[in-house]
Amino acid sequence: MTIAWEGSMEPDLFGTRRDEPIGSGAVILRGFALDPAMLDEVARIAGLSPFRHMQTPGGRRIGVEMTNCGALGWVSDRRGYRYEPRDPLTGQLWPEMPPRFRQLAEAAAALAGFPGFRPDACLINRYVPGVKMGLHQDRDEAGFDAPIVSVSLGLPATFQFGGPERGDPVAKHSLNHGDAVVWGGPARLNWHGILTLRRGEHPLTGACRINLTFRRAG
Ligand code: MD3
Ligand code: FE
Repeated sequence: MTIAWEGSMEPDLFGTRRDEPIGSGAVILRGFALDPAMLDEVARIAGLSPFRHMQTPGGRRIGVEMTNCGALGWVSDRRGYRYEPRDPLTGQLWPEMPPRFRQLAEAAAALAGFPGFRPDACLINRYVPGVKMGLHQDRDEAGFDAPIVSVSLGLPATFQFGGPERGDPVAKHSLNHGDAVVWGGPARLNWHGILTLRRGEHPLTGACRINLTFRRAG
């Protein structure tokens, strides 16, 4: 694996920082995840556990298509939101988390001040134009001490980042191909979402955005 971006939390010679803190416990590492092999791995995983629309506990179809890799995968159906070791579509274990995924997530977490992050779950979200993810909190994991690392691939999206309360003001940040974000500590339970994806064409993904989120779920 090549880590394309040698991150430093110090300003470089020109006084610029390529890490963008976006609040207490959250930092964007621009261009940290530019390895094109990431997308090959996503295609391989989707060959084993296909992208699918899950259902909310209320019976609505989730617009974002999802799959997972790793020991645990996030699932949603009439019975609720939870992590499961098996893909309910295939009955098989979720595909293994590729070493390059785990290494990238661990390196991003360490740079952001979370050494020792060992993700056991990787949720893979696919957005096509017109699809969004409404404001929510991530609280289906067994504990909240570990950070979450996200990697954005393909079309750009606008990320909404709020606070710990539903009504807290929301800041907007653009997430582009290759950006990694680390959320931990005080930001771990903040409300967040993705605005409706605008149409476009990305040279590597076509008309979609892929987001990977690495978590310690169990
Ligand atoms: C901030 N995914 O899968 S990743 C999700 O781009 C999710 O697909 C979005 O929210 C996406 O749950 C955003 C960034 C993210 C993930 C987890 C967070 C931001 C977070 C947890 C706490 C605070
Ligand atoms: Fe989330």
